[in-house]
Amino acid sequence: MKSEHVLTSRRTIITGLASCGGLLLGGCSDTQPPTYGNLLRLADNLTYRAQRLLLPRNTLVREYDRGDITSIAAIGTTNPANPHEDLYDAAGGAAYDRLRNGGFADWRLTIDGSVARPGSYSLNDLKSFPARTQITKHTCEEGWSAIAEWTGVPLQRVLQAAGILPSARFVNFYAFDATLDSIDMVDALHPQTLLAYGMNGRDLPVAHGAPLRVRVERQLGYKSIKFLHRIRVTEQFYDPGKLGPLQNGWAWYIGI
Ligand SMILES: Nc1nc2c(c(=O)[nH]1)N[C@H]1C(S)=C(S)[C@@H](COP(=O)(O)O)O[C@H]1N2
Ligand SMILES: [Mo]
Repeated sequence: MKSEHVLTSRRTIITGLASCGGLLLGGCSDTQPPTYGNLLRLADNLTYRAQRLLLPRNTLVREYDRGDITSIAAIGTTNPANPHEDLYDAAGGAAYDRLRNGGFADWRLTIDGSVARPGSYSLNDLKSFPARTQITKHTCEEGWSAIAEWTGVPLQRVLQAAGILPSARFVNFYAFDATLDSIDMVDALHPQTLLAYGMNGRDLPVAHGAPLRVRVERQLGYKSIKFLHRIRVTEQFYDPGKLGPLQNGWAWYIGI
């Protein structure tokens, strides 16, 4: 009887924590990603809180030399127009096919949500911002890593150009395949978070996310969304359901 009682109250406590994962370290917040009642996900929220509280915000990840560049496998979707891909989306795939056939000349990145100047940017628009090139290690949740050189515009610059509002909390990335994921403002404004259009000195190849992908260097590889077409800034966490990591069993925040 007694142990049953203890179990019940422990369960109550754990449930309370799971629905408000930041309790121990920072109080409740409607900006926490949902846990879908999965107790293991409780640890994710604590990890997120702890990293955000304890680690300096703009610590740069290590950058390498050209001689350190390795071959890098293309993982996940390698062509959004291919109906046999796991994450194929019919509408996105058709749009991608058309844009790719035109050399991405008609491709645009939409930016909307909590910004003063919503709008869209062509590749040339993005290339007219000051560029940044960085050689970094990509670490995939599957257990491999590789070093590559990425060139693009820091996301921070584009968000500033769009007039990001002070209330902004999350940046959501929409891809041409069935992928939609978000990061918080700390990662969005980090100097190494790039909207990359170049890789190893050339245009970003299709398999690696052409014409534009994000590089989120301080999280595992699956946060670096490829094949972007829209960025939406939100004040609250947006749950993309089947398109996002949580419902597929992955953590939303996976800092490294
Ligand atoms: N749109 C989209 N982005 C994605 C993926 C995907 O399937 N679709 N896979 C992710 C995963 S799991 C990894 S490890 C990296 C792989 O990037 P790469 O193909 O350039 O190696 O892209 C990430 N971004
Ligand atoms: Mo990955």
